[in-house]
Amino acid sequence: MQTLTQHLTSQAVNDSLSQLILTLADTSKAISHAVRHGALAGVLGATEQENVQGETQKKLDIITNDMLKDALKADGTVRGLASEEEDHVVEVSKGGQYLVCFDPLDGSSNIDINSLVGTIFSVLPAPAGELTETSFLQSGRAQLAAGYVLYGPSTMLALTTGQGVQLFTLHPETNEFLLTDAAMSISPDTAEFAINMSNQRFWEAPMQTYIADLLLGKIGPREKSFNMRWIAAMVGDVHRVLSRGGIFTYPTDNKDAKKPYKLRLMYEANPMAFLVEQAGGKASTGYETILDIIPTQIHQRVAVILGSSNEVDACLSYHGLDYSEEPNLD
Ligand code: AFP
Repeated sequence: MQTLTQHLTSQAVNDSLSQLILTLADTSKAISHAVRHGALAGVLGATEQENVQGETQKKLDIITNDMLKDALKADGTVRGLASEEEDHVVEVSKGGQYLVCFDPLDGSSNIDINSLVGTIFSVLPAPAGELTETSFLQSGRAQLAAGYVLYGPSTMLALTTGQGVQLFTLHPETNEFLLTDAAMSISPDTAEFAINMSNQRFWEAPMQTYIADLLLGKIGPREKSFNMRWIAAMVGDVHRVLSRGGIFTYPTDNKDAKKPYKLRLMYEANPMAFLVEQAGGKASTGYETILDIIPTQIHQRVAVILGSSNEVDACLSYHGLDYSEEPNLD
């Protein structure tokens, strides 16, 4: 089995990007170690602090954020970073070529119940000149690499550099990431959806109708039964979609007028959308393709509908975007 290093060489990924990816992978090994120690290392539970999102920070949110910041500062290829746990962008190395956006521990509310959590990262080119928040405001199409590490029964790294999606599994003894799927691919159709149903009364009508039709099963307009999963950690739900198809959505809702969306564009939606499109799936807000969005601020949130292409199209048709009659461009 190819190691991550061998894979990066085989895909002719340039040396500095390979170095950055290996730094992120190595840091994720240390994060995996910390997560596994859990209560034994006194790293569970919450702090008294809130992040810019207004969320109480878990101890591991801060620990993992610091681990990634320290590693990226030492790497030398990084011009700046943006993190879910940092109010503002952080300048790193003047000569760095890359910007890194990350969620150090996605799904951290799962930590205290020993459920799935992960790290999500997105790599953008660093523009010349002074580093400001504006340097980061590039569409998802500009991403040079993206991936996540899922801390589950296995620790797995899903990675794209624009040449498909590869999956690596961390060998528990050698502590090497080994290639276990050379080309992850999302089936175009599915019978499995993922949504937090408790928000149903707050959704817009198109999503309420779409989900209601799924729940009608064989007697409804879809004429088939659907299964539901909800891990409450995007990394876990997206990994399932990449592994066996499905549709994952965190739609807009009117539960809190000040927060119509939940998921963050720069370090959740964009990297996951890059992975999903590279695996043959689709990722939309319900009204526009996620990777085409021009960001306006680093912590902005968006609605997310992603996964099996035909099922995303079906969902979008409820939102007035009818892809069934896609123009024949031949
Ligand atoms: P936390 O990192 O605060 O646990 O949030 C995780 C997340 O951003 C995303 O990973 C999940 O898909 C989503 O929130 C879960 O949201 P709900 O807790 O509202 O189901």
